[in-house]
Amino acid sequence: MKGNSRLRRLARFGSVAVLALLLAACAGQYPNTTFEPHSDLGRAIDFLWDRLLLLGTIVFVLVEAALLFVVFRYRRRPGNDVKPPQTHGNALLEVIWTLIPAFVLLFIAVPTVRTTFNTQAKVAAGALEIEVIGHQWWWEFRYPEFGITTANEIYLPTGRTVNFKLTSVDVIHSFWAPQLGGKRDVMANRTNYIWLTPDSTLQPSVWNGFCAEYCGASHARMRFRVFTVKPDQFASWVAGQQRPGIVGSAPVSPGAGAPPAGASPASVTGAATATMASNGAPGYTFPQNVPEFDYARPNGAIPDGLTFTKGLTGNAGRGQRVYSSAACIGCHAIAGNPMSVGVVGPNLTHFGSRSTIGAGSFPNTPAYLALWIKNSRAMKPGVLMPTLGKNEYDPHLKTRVTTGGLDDQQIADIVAYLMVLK
Ligand code: HEC
Ligand SMILES: [Cu+2]
Repeated sequence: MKGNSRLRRLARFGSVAVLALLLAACAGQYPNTTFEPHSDLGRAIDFLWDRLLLLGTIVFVLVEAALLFVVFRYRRRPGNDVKPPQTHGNALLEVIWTLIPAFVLLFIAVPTVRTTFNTQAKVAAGALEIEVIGHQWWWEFRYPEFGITTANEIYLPTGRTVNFKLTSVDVIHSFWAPQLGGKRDVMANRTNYIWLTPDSTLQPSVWNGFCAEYCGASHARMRFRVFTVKPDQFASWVAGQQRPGIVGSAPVSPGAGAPPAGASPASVTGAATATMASNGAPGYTFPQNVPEFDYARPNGAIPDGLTFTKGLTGNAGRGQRVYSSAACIGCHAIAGNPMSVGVVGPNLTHFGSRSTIGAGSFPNTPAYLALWIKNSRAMKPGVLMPTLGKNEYDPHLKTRVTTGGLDDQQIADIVAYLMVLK
């Protein structure tokens, strides 16, 4: 009796679980799926997967059918205790069942190896070359054709083949944007290549990218975004990124920066409306806050105890002076700021145009940026960037920052400065 009711409970649980799985399968979009490729490389990989699945299914069904047939057909029946004839080995059978899998493997191996070598080759002239440099734990992207260096986001024109040249400055990383293609290892002592062409029919979109090779403490926060945009939008983005990051003389007025949702609401009003100097308006950047692209919005949590003085207003001009006399310049470069030529951290020339902070960890808003500068090591474990806020606890050094630390007003000024670098 008892066993029966347990069985019934199990059956009920099982059917609910199956139903939930079925429902989950219909629900929503899967922004990181590889089953919806949007590039030639993505489709090539999808084709390999389909073939593998098809051949595997055929083999599975045939083998299981043969097994079940034998089990039922030749099972022991009551009153029939005759021992069947015993045999040892059958050369013909063994040759056949070695040849068949070899044949099946051939159909899988040949296209797989061909696709791997094909996309590992340096692509033909005319392709857009992008150098990808892996760092613990962020991505440096360079466009040699345009003299642009940026970090953690890639703009690609639809319909143009792009050749990624992959290297690392430290450990092994792996470059992967599931709906476009990848993954391929990013190594220090060799250059790997991978190329793909985003479909020319794509509407402007954003894709999540990941480091797909465990690389240390903040591996999970080593992400990037790929923006596939129309060729004219790409040209405008390039033009904007080629300009130096110079702060204009226009007055800085407080702008809106959504305060982070979290236990410790910090707020700093940025200088979103300060203009660039006379060297032109910022170029195209992918629109943020479009609900359709929610999947690309970071949702990193603010660590407990990290807060920021409410209602401070930053001044970009003052921020530039603070920044230029602080440790920042030893690690970060800003074209147009001759003091700032460091190469250890991400290039900040157009940081204000980027959508995330810390390789996809947090949305790029003044409030998050203030917390990042104040204590990046609390925000993202293990980062090389030191904790810089005065009296903040540095989880690496296990001490509080005393001398040389920045107060909240100084940080608000730096925030204002970086935010106008569109
Ligand atoms: C010792 C080198 C070092 C110093 C000093 C330093 N940074 Fe950084 N910074 C880094 C590194 C490395 C990262 C990348 C961290 C990550 O995402 O893993 C970074 C990330 C950033 C980012 C986010 C960039 C992005 O695209 O995600 C900003 C903004 C930033 N730093 C601003 C500053 C400012 C402002 C200062 C000075 C007040 C400063 N940094 C001082 C090394 C440094
Ligand atoms: Cu990595």
